[in-house]
Amino acid sequence: MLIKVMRGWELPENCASPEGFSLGRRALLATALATTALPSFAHAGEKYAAGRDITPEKNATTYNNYYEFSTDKDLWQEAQALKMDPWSISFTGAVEKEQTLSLSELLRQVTLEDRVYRHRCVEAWSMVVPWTGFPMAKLVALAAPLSSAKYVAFTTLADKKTMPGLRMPFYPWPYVDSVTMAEAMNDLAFIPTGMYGRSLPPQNGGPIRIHLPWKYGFKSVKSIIKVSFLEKRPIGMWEQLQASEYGFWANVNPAVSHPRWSQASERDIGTGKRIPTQLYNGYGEFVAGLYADMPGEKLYM
Ligand SMILES: Nc1nc2c(c(=O)[nH]1)N[C@H]1C(S)=C(S)[C@@H](COP(=O)(O)O)O[C@H]1N2
Ligand SMILES: [Mo]
Repeated sequence: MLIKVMRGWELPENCASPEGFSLGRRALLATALATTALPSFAHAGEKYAAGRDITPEKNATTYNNYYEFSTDKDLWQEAQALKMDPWSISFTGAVEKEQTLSLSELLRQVTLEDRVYRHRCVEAWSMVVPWTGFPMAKLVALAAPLSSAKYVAFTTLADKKTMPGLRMPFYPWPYVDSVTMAEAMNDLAFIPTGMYGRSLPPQNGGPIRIHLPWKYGFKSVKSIIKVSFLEKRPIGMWEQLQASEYGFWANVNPAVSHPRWSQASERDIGTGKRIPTQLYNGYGEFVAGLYADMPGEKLYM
């Protein structure tokens, strides 16, 4: 029943198909975005070396999952309807003081940095993105959570006027997902506000999103308007739809298959090449310790 309505992430064909960029869209985009050389992010001296070529900007910005707009990957034009200004974020739940900050008030209190991260979708495709943003730990510090807070949940804007996907029944909107406080404080957990040296475009979750490079992409909530600190583990939108396929932890692991497809390899959307998937998407040295003693937890699903 549910499976029928869940297109993108559900269909095994989706993993194998060479995705529909139409030539028209590609040509259009080439004009629209002009041909800026990749900024000199990358490679030398980075904290978290990507070890792979950066995905061309046009691929990363025209092949997206953003179900509020469409279950098709080529939703970038529809997503331009997202109103990113003004934008504000509320901090709620177990915090010293609930507050709402405008994006500019928030950005005034952080230092932006560049990070090149691998991104692995549960559908078995991946890309390498040069983000600009700030550590999630900084966001947590600004929110001043109480010691009773054990989880932090991120909620996407749900605007019926601009997001046609919200009319799809069955999806328990708004899009929400969460991490433990320990995960949120890990230095890898990141809050992008830009990519490829520009502000974050709407289709990639502008103006502000989260990115958790060691987890499947559905955990990386886009266009966030609310950050909630919670004592009990919340249930994310995908977990609510199909817990057996999209669980709370969702750490990347090539040895643990999705119930309907293998996770052993992934297709790089820049090169089209199939490459082996790595445990924790290759970030194990930084995050494996978070999961050292958790018997009974389904860490990879
Ligand atoms: N609000 C919202 N966030 C979302 C999604 C979505 O549909 N809606 N898709 C998720 C999935 S499955 C992936 S793989 C990434 C895709 O991010 P990208 O389009 O920037 O590559 O966003 C994640 N965050
Ligand atoms: Mo995904």
